[in-house]
Amino acid sequence: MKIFHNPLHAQHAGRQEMYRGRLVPCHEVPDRLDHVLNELQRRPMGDLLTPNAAPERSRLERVHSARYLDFLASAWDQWVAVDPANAALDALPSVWPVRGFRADVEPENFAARMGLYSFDAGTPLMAGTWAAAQMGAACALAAADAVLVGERRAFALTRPPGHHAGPDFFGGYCFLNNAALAAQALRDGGIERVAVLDVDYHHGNGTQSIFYERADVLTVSIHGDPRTEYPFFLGHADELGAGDGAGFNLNLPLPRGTDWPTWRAALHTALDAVRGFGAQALVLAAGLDTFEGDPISGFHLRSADYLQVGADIAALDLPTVITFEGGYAVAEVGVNAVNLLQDLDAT
Ligand code: OKP
Ligand code: ZN
Repeated sequence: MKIFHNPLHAQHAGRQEMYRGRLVPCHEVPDRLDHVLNELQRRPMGDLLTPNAAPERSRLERVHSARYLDFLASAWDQWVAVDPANAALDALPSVWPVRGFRADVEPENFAARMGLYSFDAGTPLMAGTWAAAQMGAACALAAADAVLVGERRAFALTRPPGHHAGPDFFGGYCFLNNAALAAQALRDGGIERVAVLDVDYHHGNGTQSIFYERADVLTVSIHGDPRTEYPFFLGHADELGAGDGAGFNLNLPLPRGTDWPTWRAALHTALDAVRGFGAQALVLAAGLDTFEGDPISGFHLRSADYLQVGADIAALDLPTVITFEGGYAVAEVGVNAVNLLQDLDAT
């Protein structure tokens, strides 16, 4: 398979995220990606390619709003303009518009604008964030383009991850929704029915929101039950899509503590939905934080299980774009990711 890699990822390296009243070290660290690269060196799977330019703005605007993209592109400079000493700090939001507030008037205050375009205080933004996110998106788009010209599988090995990023908001360590950009690129390339399957531990709320009222992109997510798990405010089983999209969103929440046999049964339910939809291409949002050793998650998959996950998904027999999402057991994420890819590469 073709693997698109984003060396600028390392410029996005958050220091701290807000957790239980404290700033704690970020879980989403550059080392994660390096472990995947190392494992790919040990078990090569085709060409490692690097896109040579940021994506065209028009391709990002297929999924994200123009004013959100303007905000992201200028956020770091705005943060430093507030106070030059800010250059030594990450920017984190601390105020948000909730029910009844106005989200249509863009405040002039930077902190308020940061809150307008985000949903948590766990997603630091720094000098290299926009470059890293753009090149990650370029990888996802290049992977979709490769599939459009006949590649069977393509992997976008990027960070920051993407599946929590919505049309006009960041959060959950995500800024640009790589899986959604890939799905939209497949649609724009002429594939009529595209499915997004999200196997990250956390509900792919951004992807769901982007496609919620559309019948041309089926979104399916298997994740920790939002009654107890992040992102808490979306991902319930009764979210089925709306308008034209009614019936084209499927959430399979599972309790914290779910083991491999139960998780695999949910995977088979998800795969049946993808088949039933008549998908002609798949985007797999590949989070590896379902691993038993993950520090922020609660499922109990083992490293060897990812071989079977990949084999089960490969049995769909669809052209597939894979995007790298979560997975915070840093030492194991390389083996787990490449295990997931093994059968997808072989078939
Ligand atoms: C991003 B992805 C941990 C709190 C959880 C946010 C988790 C974002 C997960 N201290 N913070 O879906 O892997
Ligand atoms: Zn996750």
